[in-house]
Amino acid sequence: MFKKILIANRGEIAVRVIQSCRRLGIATVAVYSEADRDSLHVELADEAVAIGPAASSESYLSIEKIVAAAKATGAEAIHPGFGFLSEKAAFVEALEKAGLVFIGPPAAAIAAMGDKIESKKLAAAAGVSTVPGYIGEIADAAEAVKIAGEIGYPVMIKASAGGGGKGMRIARSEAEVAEGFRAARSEAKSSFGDERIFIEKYVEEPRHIEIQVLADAERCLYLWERECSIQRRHQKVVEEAPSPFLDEATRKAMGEQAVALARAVDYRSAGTVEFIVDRERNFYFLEMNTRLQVEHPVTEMITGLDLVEWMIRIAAGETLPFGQHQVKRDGWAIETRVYAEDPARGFLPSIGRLVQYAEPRLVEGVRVDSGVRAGAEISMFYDPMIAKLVTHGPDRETAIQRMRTALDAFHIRGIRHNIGFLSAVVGHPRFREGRLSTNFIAEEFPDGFSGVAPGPDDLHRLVAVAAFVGWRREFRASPPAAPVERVVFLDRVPHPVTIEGTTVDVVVRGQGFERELRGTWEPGAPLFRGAVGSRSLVVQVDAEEPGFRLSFEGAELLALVVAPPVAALLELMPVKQPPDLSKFLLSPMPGLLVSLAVEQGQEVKAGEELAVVEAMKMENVLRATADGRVSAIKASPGDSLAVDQAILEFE
Ligand code: MV4
Repeated sequence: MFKKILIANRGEIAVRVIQSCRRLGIATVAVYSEADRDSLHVELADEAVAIGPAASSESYLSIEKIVAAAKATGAEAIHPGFGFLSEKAAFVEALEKAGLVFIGPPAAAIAAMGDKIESKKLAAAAGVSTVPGYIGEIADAAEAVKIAGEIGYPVMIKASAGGGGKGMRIARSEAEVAEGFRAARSEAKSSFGDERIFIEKYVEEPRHIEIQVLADAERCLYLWERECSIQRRHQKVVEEAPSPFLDEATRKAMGEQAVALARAVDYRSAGTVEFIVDRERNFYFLEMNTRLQVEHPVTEMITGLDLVEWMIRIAAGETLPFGQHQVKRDGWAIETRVYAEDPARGFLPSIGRLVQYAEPRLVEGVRVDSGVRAGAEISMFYDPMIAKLVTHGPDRETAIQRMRTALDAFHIRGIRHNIGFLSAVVGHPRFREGRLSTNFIAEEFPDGFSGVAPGPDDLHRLVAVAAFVGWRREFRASPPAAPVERVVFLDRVPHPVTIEGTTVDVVVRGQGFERELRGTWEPGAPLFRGAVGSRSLVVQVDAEEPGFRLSFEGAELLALVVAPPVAALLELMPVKQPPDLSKFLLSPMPGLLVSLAVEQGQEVKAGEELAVVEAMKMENVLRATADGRVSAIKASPGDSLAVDQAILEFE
């Protein structure tokens, strides 16, 4: 076994690898950029080496610097995590030359799977089901039209070097094929320097289901599947294992085909074979990811295996001491990705400091993988993922409910985050029914997300929690023994109640409802934990003068609890309308307005570039989050912008 491993990555995956090394008694070396000097992975590793500036190209992507760091510290092997150098065959070759072990697959397997035309040919030859189409390079638009006619419409035009939706076009007619072919080819050329294009049948409303494989020098096993259909613009949001869609026969067929493909490229280590699955459960190979994946924890939760540990053991020459029949599948696991982004502003990344950060505690069956702690900075240099929240339970319903509670108990302030959105996704009736597809978010949240309205039962529960919190704020440690009458305003709607009880146990009586509440909340605490009736819940409480804000399962409500005479006066007060910020393009950060891409009166489409703001030497392109018309220009190139300063106004 290795004595010392270098982790060529940052953030949560670096922390994750360090944790497995620690359990195995292996010393760890972290590498870090200037932006990550104070980060958690640096603190947790036994040693750390600075490898350059914040920009990844000059630090985490520098093969030279990482090899030098390994040499300088005497590390024998390197775990690449995911992203960065994890799927660069040249990195594996450079390590071999330097006498270092790569904890991952052979360079040849990475190279074979890096090219979509080649990997599809390999898969077809290995007996893996591929999307009907033409497996080869297409010379020009005329050939593209001819082939599309043979395949039958609709078709999908793809770049061989593509990924993340780049260089991909759907075509439903000859005209769209000719046009899509040219567009895909020029996009592929400029994005990847490789203009090779292929065409296949377009699978409508597919589900994304992937098979985890694990291979040593002899054995190759499949560790079941993960379903990752809940994505937004090719960014995974929720993943689960097993898939609620697969039957045993399909599961077995997919697993065996994934293994056949891995064997065909002499695969070693952990890898993932991605499929799309249509409504009839026909499945088709898409690509193979030759690395550990972000969503690997859901597989670990149901199999009980530590994938990082097995990657390390296999790289050290050990063999798997269990076979396919010993791989267990226990219960259900769900992962949600907590991102620093603002769902109310088109999911714009939200950078800044985690002023408050507390991971969920006291919730059963929860795992949090994160690389941050309170006070950490989410910078714009790297992926804005804050943490992965994973729950496990005996069945899907339990895993979902644990996820909702864990999301409510995850307390993050200082930046915008998607926790409420994640709760709304996993609480959505269609998600609960397991009717997933890669279009789920686009179909169910077409206008983004700005909070859900609680149903009547939840509303009464929240009235009870607000009454309790207001009562505790008012009376602190010595609440009156006699019932008190109060009016609970939730988002300005009055709910008259009487409150009676002790600091941990009250009865709240309203008009037409009565709720018994047991729980704990002390003035200043971020979380209420307790039960309303038989339903246990966690509700986040933020002071917001003159009242407070409650957040629960994707709902956010402004609360104010006052005596009835005060309520009568409040109801007479005019409501001050806040400005409608959705009509403005606001600067997401303090910075310099470099350029404007639009003029007054111009029509813009969602996704179009509007302006460029420079901050910390990085240019940030601001794009339209919806279709609209620019009615006014509020700032000029060269202006210094404050955060939230208006740049444009829309009609
Ligand atoms: C497809 C497809 C439908 N039909 N291929 C998207 C990323 C790239 N790896 C392949 N992708 C797709 N290929 C055919 N023939 C639909 C997608 C697709 C998708 C696939 C998996 C997960 C999410 C997706 C979102 C949009 C489109």
